[in-house]
Amino acid sequence: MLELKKGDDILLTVGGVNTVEEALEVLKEKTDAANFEKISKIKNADALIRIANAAKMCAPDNVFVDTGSVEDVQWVREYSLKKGEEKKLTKDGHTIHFDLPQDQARLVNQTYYIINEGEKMSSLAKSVLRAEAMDYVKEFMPGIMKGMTMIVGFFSRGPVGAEAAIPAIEISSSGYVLHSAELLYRNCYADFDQEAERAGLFYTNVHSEGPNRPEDVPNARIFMDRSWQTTFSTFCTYAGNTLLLKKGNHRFSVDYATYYKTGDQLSEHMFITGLRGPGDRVTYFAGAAPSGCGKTTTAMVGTDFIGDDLAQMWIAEDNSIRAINPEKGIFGIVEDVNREGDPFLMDCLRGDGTEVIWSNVLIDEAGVPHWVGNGEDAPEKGTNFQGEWWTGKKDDEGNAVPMSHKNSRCTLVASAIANHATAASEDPAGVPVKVITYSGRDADTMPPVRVAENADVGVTIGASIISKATATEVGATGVRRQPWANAPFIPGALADYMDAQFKFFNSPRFTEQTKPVMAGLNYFLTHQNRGSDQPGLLGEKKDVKVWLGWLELYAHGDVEAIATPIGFVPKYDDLKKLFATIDKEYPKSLYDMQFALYVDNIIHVIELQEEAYKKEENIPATLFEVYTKQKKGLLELKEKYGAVVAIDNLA
Ligand code: SPV
Ligand code: MN
Repeated sequence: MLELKKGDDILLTVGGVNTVEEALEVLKEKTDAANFEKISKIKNADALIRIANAAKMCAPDNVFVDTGSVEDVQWVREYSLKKGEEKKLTKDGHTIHFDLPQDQARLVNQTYYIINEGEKMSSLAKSVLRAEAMDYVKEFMPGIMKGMTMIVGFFSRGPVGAEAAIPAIEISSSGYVLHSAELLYRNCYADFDQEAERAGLFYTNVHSEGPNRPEDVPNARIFMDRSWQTTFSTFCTYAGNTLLLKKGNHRFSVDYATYYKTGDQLSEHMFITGLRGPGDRVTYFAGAAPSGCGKTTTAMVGTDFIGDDLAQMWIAEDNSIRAINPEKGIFGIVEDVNREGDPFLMDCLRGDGTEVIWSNVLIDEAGVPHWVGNGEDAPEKGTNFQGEWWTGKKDDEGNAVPMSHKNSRCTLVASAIANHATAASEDPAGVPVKVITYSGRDADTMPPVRVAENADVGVTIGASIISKATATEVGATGVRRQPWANAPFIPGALADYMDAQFKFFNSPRFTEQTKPVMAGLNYFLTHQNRGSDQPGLLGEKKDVKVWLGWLELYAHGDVEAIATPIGFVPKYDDLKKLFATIDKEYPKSLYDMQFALYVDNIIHVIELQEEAYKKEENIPATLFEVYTKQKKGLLELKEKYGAVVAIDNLA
């Protein structure tokens, strides 16, 4: 269980402001008449007190209130430029922001949940006791905004009024952070009081980059106070560490869904996208994938794209799963984004009329951004996050220095993208989700697509995601378990989260029509691991359309499937037809390689999961039952057909 409002409220303790009267006094001192008038329209006492405490503690020269109006947003853009956090690029509306070389991705080793004595935590997360976090805040945050302006923005994580939308306050001395917030979240200044009342809570985020020097980065901290739903972020600028409306608040939403909406809501690291099938029906998917494993690309394959990173889901009155995107923009990895794989995104990045904040890419002498894998001619030289760059540049060890960082990103509003379903995205009723997918980065084990026979198996697929480490976390290497691709954002015990998943997907409220299809996806099988001597992957980026397309048909009962111990897989003829729609031949030999069951590999990953989960307390028995049953089925097949089971044996 998670008890909210337990222990000392660090923000209030350090700030020392306890009443609305005191809060207004503090804010009056820090604002001009116009900004005081703006803040005075907010009536929520807790919100005013929290904002005033941030101001008292951080001691900025003044406070600016971003209401989301055209003028306020323009002020934020200009403040960021004036401070040098962003620079204008040649294309109108484009800017570049560089994070320090030490701060190019989530600082996982400096990210902590603040907990109270005795609270059970995720075994995959770091935590710090409240008293210790208090000491850090007392040491490093007072006066951290001296000489700067503190900007306060009010945002809704979801369309205003949606069942699972929760409002949040973003407080930062960084213009870049607020500028990003304006592109990625819905400013809800006008609705804030009402939304905080309706939702019964709001989140608070306090960030300052301080002097923004490399020597301060070791002191950087990203703290999530679970009990007071407040984040603190210091001495860093990378949006994943600072714009805590995103992953900081996602973590609180995971807590909230797990402990306060058990079985009714989920908060997931998932894209949401719609795919048009026969008769123009739109089937919505929500899919999990670890950071840096193609989640944005998968989402954009949809005809009716909603979001690429986060999903808030609930079971609606009509017994369907509804999903909203808590965001309205994309903070997307640009490496390998090119015309062929991501035409709509490329239109925004290279065309006119879209506001884009670039981060950590190369800027050439003409003020044009470039990145690795864009399919274009690379410039000879330019500037990137490490300073001057030229073709052939080597680091101290003699390794080639790429022109852009692997985690360099673009920030833009989703509605600029041609296949974005903007009206559906803004509907507080959410979109009805029919298919849930889980994918990782798995070179040798699971087939490209498989469907769970029931909810227990589906939840187990989510629990069993693995991936190679990616560039989205500083210092990460090796193959990792990535439960639900959400593990970096699950604060509490994994067992509690898993229990909530079993409850949600086994909800008695689902009908035959509304119960979701749950599937595993894997795009990363290699030729080498499937008995061929060719190099590279067995498929291409664009095949994603086929895997989703098949699931779309399956979800409506339009195709049959082959039963295997690890789920239902497609028949060759159905896939062949779908490949034809993307103008691709699909040889039977490729199908055979992709869908053969490599029994030993599968059993190996099942046992890896069993081992790991056995070390946790209170893991639901259902998980182990599913694994046992799968292993039994696989061993029976091995007995009959050998260690590699051709799919034709099961058809
Ligand atoms: C991710 O790494 O999963 C992201 C970017 O979506 S961040 O905001 O850093 O989490
Ligand atoms: Mn993400």
